[in-house]
Amino acid sequence: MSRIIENWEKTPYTISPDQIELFRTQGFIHLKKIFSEDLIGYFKGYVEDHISAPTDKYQTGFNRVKYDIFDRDAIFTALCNSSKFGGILCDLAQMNLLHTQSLGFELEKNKSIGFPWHIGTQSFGFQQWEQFGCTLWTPLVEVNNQKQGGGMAYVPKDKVSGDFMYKNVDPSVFSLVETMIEKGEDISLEEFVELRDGPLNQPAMKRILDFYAVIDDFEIGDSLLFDKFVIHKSVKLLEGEIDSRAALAMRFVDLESRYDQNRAQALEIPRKYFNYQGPTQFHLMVADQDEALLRDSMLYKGKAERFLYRQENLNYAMQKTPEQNV
Ligand SMILES: O=C(O)CCC(=O)C(=O)O
Ligand SMILES: [Fe+2]
Repeated sequence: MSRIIENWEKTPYTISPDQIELFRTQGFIHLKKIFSEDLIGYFKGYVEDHISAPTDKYQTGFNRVKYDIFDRDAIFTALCNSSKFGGILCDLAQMNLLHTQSLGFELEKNKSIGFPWHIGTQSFGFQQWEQFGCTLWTPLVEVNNQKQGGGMAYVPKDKVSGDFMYKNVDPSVFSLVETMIEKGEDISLEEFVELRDGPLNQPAMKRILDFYAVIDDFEIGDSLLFDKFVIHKSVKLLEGEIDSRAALAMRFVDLESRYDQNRAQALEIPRKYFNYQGPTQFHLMVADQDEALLRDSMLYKGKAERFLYRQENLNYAMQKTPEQNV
């Protein structure tokens, strides 16, 4: 196994019951120093090598992006196979998890605006809406809001949850657009984008979300774990010594999750009707039958590094390496 992961595994990382409860209620948790500086250095090099200019309208807020990265990377595989990593995430989520995909995003100083308020329609748009999904978001440079910003803003879901977007708004918007197209009525790409982004970015909604937003600083090695109902947005990287902020987003879903074929196919509307390339076709490949278990998909079946399991004991890492626990 890779030396970077071996070294990282030597340092125990304990999750407290309070953190589990906080993650459950507000939907996100700031995990300080979850990764080593070596590991962040590795992620940064990899992400910077793989991201490129955005190819479609939804990603133009970023300087460079790439969906579906780290698929066959030995260090990443070792990380996902590690019981320390699985233990941390599954303890927080209180369930076994499937790692579905990883993405890289980069904001350029003074220029990129990133994403406005949104939820993970694309990344969790193939799963039954009520099932659990989450993102481990890791900035690959320091985020200091007194200096340059460049992090993210997120709203506790016990204040405003994005569940209604998955349950009602997204499916209704997709169905409205398809009905218009079938009837031969005109709808422009701009109108479509407004229907998709508008509900969370209209003045009154924006004001509510901005009021409840949490914006943290991140040291190198810190991550944010947030569930799919957490409404979030990018924070601009302002003038200062850092030229760009890359971040790695790893997505996970409940290991028992099932495919939602209608929802997944709706993600094809922009490609089908507006003739633009989406960032990924992953949502179509993930299963071919409605309600199929995602873990049985050809993308994941038999791939040990995709499956993360709960540990018996919250202090598992300490018990595993007692000599390190000083
Ligand atoms: O890195 C960013 O600014 C946006 C990330 C994001 O929206 C996500 O990972 O879901
Ligand atoms: Fe997002």
